[in-house]
Amino acid sequence: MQGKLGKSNKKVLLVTPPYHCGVLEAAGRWLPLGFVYIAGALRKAGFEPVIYDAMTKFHDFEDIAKRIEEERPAVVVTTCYTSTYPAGKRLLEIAKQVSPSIVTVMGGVHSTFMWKEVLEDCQAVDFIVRYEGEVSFPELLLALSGNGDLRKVRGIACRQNGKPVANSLAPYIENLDGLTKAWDLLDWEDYVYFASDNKRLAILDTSRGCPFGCTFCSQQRYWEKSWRARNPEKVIEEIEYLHSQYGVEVFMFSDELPTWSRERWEQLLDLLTERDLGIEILMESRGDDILRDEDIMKKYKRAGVSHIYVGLESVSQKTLDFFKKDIRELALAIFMWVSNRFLKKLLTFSKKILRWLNPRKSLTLSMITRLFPKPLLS
Ligand code: B12
Ligand code: SF4
Repeated sequence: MQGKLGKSNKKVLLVTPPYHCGVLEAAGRWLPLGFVYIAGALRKAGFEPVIYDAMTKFHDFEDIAKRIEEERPAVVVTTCYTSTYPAGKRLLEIAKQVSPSIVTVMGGVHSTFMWKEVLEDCQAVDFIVRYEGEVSFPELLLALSGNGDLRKVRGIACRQNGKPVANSLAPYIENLDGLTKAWDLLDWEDYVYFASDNKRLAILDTSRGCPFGCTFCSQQRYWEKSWRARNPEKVIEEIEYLHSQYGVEVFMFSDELPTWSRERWEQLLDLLTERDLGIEILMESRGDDILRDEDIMKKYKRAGVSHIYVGLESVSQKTLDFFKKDIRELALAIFMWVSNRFLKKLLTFSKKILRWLNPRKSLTLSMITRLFPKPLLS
């Protein structure tokens, strides 16, 4: 196994890969929540994390090389989705060019699943941390500093005698509220939501995971269909803190399925309404949960929910079944219902989609209007 850390340099530079997806960047600048968690855990373990969001700053590899030279970190880490892997790989190659003694680490969805391929493909990656990083990563760095046995650190992969090897996996973190976050390490002026007058934006998680098994989705495998949630009181405390401390007015929930427990979700909506902070909430959920909550839609609105991203995937039940989406309702009707009630601007868009998508005339606007005749949120 490769890499060793000296006693004096504790600096860990966390860099987002300079990849640009276009569409989502047209709506705002999104903070790296995973790094906020990892940096919090590193600090607790005695390291000095620095978050450098090169992606959001639109910095290129030259800027990144300069920053690594300036910071002189002992460790450089990055995070990768499949689409961002080439940029993440290049970033770690640059770190090694700046100084071969820098220990490099990659984490995130792509390297979690593809650890073997990544270690074969990129010699500049020393270690991979698989799945959640808050426990495994500090343990890895402590072991590299001589405080622990690398072979016993769960959730890591590396090369041994040139061959990729992986240790056993760490269990999912049970108490999400027990984790420390390093919110102070972000350049808050970078994070804005263009769609709402450039208001300050944060990303927050109220739960992790999803119990469904849609075949195309990486998250069902990332969380092995588990679901863990934070206490709504703790979530609201954090929202209040970010609102007062950093002026955050728009919150995106990173959860796959924040609504899975209706009781908990309703509690959170009530708390948000009670605090009346004048904030806006962007969230994802499943169409069937939104339908389930038809009777409490007004609560969503009062709590500040302005956008719900629903993965429609297909208008054909046959295709939905093929994907194992596990939605029995008329998916398009759900989408229309949500857009009708919340996303007024999207309604026109969806009408256009409907005309385009509906050559078989299996669903019609009049059919949907019959299903959901009364606007709930007017
Ligand atoms: C918020 C979000 C975004 C934000 C990203 C903001 C940011 N700077 O991080 C925005 C809106 C910009 C975005 C865009 C895209 N996204 Co996105 N996004 C998400 C979402 C909803 C939440 C991510 C998050 O914050 N999670 C919460 C934190 C705590 O978890 P985390 O980031 O995974 O980090 C933890 C672990 O994974 C691990 N970890 C992660 N990285 C590292 C690194 C190290 C070193 C270590 C030790 C550990 C570690 O430790 C962290 C703490 O436990 C996820 C789905 C999800 N719920 O996770 C999709 C998701 C990550 N996105 C996805 C995709 C495809 C995209 C786009 C490519 C979409 C597109 N076609 O344009 C773009 C790419 C954008 C880009 N430029 O990179 C996919 C990735 C799938 C894959 N297999 O690659 C996901 C999984 C959604 C999905 N199921 O399809 N996204
Ligand atoms: S419901 Fe959403 S997050 Fe869950 S497995 Fe299906 S697509 Fe993935």
